[in-house]
Amino acid sequence: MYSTHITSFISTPFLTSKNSRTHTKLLHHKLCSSTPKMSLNQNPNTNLITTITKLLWGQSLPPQLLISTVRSTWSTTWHLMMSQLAPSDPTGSYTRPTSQFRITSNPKFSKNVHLYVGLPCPWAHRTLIVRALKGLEDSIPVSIASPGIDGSWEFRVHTDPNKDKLVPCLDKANGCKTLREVYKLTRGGYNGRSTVPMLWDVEKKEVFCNESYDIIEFFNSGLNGIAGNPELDLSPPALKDEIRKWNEIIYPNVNNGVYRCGFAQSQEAYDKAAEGLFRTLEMLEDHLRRSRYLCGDVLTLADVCLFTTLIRFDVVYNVLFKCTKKKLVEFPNLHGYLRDIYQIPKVAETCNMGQIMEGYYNILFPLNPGGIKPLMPSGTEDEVLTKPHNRSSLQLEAKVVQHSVS
Ligand SMILES: N[C@@H](CCC(=O)N[C@@H](CS)C(=O)NCC(=O)O)C(=O)O
Repeated sequence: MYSTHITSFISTPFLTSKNSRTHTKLLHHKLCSSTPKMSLNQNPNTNLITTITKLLWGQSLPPQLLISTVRSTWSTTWHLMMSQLAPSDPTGSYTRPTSQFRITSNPKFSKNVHLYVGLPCPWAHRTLIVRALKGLEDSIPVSIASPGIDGSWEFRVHTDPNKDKLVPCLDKANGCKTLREVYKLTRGGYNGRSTVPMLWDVEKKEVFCNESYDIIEFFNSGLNGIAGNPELDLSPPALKDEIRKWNEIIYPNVNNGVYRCGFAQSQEAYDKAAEGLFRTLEMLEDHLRRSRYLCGDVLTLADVCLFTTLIRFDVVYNVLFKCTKKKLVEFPNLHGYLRDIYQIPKVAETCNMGQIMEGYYNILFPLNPGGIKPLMPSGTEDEVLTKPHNRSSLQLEAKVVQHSVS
C-alpha cells in the first residue's frame, strides 16, 4: 500500500536529545507510581506526555499552545512522511513507482512458481482471482503476508481460525520471516521496494515478476498446461484491444485514482484525482447499464482489475481516501456488476473484508493516526453482496437485439 522508507518515524521517541531522554525517564519513573495503571490500548508515549503535561501545567496544556504546536509539527511531519512514503510530482499528485521485475514477451521460467500476496492489497487480489478462476490453486502455492507495524510485509498465521490474532510464521517457499528477506534472496540481491504481488521462480531462486498485470496475463495464458481450467480465456484475441482501452481509462482514474485521492499532497492534486475518479465511475455506470461486463457478455482481465478496486470502495476508499462524492452502493449498475462478479464461483473466497479493513485503517497511519477502524458499511457485507444481481438478463437482451438486427 505504501513504501516503507522512513519506518524510523514510528519508533522515534517524542523527545530525542540525550538530556531530554534521561529527564523523561526519571520523570516517568517518579510519576508512574502515582498515576493510574495505563490501559493496554493506550500508547505509552501518550501516557508519558499526559503525565508530564499535568506536572508542568496542571490539568492540561493551554489549548492555543497545544493546537499551534501540534498543528505545525504534525503538518511538517505529515508532508515529510507522505513525500517519502507516497512519491508525488511537483503539484502534489501521487506517482506510483514502477515495478522492477516485469515479464518479457518470451519468459524463461521453471514452471515451478510460488505466489506471494497480501490480502488487503488490490493488486495482489487480482492475481488470487485469476489463479482461482483458471484452477491454478494446486499448481501455484501461495504465501500470505500481512502488513507489519512499519508497513512492510511479514508472514503471519492464525493460531485459531476463530480468532483475529495472527502469530509470526515462515513463508512456504523460502522459510523467510519477511517479504524483504525473500526479495533479498534473488540473484544479485535486491534492496528496492518489496511489494506484493510477487511471483517467485522456485528453481532459479529469483523474483520472476512483481507487476500484477503481467502476472494475471501470465496466469491466464502462460500456464495452460498445468491449469485446471485451461479453456477459460480472460483475454481472448478478439477483445485484446478493447481490454487495453478499458485498462488505459480505469488504471489511472480508478485503480490508481483512489490512491491519487488518498495520497494527494495538495488540494489541487486531490481535486483533480477526485474529479477524474467520479467522472469515470459515472461513465462506467452508464456503460454497465447496457453491458453485463466491460467488454460485453464475457468476463475479462479488465473486469478483474476493476472489481478489486470496487470491492474496497465503500469499506476503505470512500472514507480513508476521501473518495466521498458517492458511495458505490449509490451506483446501482456498478453495485450490481460488483455483486455479479462476487457471485462467480471461487471469487468471494478471495475477498477478505476483515483483512482489508485491518490492512488499510491500521497500517496507513499517516491517513488515520488514531488507528480506529470504522464500522463495516452494510453494502459490503456478504449478505448484501450475495443478493440477486439480475444482470444475466442484460446478456439475454443483447442477444435478442443482435437477433432482431441480423
Ligand atoms: N504496480 C504494482 C503495485 C504493487 C503495490 O504497490 N503493492 C503494495 C501493496 S498494495 C506494496 O506491496 N507496497 C509495499 C511497498 O511499497 O513497500 C502492481 O500492480 O503489482
